[in-house]
Amino acid sequence: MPELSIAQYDLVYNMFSFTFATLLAAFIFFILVRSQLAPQYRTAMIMSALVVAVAGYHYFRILESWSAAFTLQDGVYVASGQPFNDAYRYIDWLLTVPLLVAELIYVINPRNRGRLTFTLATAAALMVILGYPGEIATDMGTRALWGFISTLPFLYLVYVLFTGLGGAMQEQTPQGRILIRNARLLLLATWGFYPIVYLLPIFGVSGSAAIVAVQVGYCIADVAAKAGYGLLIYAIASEKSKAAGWKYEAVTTPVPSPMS
Ligand SMILES: *C/C=C(C)/C=C/C=C(C)/C=C/C1=C(C)CCCC1(C)C
Repeated sequence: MPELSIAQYDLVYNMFSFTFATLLAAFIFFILVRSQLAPQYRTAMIMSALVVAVAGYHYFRILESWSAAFTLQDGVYVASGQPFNDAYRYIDWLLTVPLLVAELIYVINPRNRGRLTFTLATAAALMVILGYPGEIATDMGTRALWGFISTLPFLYLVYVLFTGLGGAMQEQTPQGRILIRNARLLLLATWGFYPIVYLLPIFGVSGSAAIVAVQVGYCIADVAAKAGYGLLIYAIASEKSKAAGWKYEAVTTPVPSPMS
């Protein structure tokens, strides 16, 4: 672990804290809005809530690990000897990445979705599992090799999402179609960020600036790919609930007073 300036250490610390707070708030939001949706779209909201809960827990652990990995000495943060545990991210992805694809499939077509969900969730899990040996490798050839193998299920997943939803897309309302396209684009844009970060050491980026850039980058990507994407899933579910004739009444019929 290289030395970090106080500003560098604090920036990462504050980003972890911000991400944790955002995921927690998103969790509360997804749980609360569930009842405003038609019943067939609630599963997608539960999945969104699970994603941010799992990720929030891991951010809490990452924050702890970050604090333990450094000590302040003469105005700079030096390695404490306790390693910074980055494996939390991969465990987190293994659980959240299949759920993220599943929530999109569920909100697009809550009835006929079993096979597609299984195929895409398996591809997503394979991508994470195959990326890990490269992530922990110190040799750049090994990193590149596993990175390449892991990219295959990633490309397959993107290919299916952009070509295999044709029939299901026809059934959507025009507004629903736009929202689904946006969710798909957000997924591609945010997911594309992770392999770029993975490639940085191969291109020789190292030292304290690289550590800070990678951690801050992952925080931004996680907020967008988990909480932001969940909000889009909610917008789709809400639009489709309305299209299905579902009316949410926030205030129920008043109970007649016993006196009258
Ligand atoms: C909430 C976390 C998300 C959405 C994580 C997504 C992670 C990826 C899309 C990772 C992809 C990778 C490759 C395509 C190749 C190199 C190894 C990975 C695992 C970084």
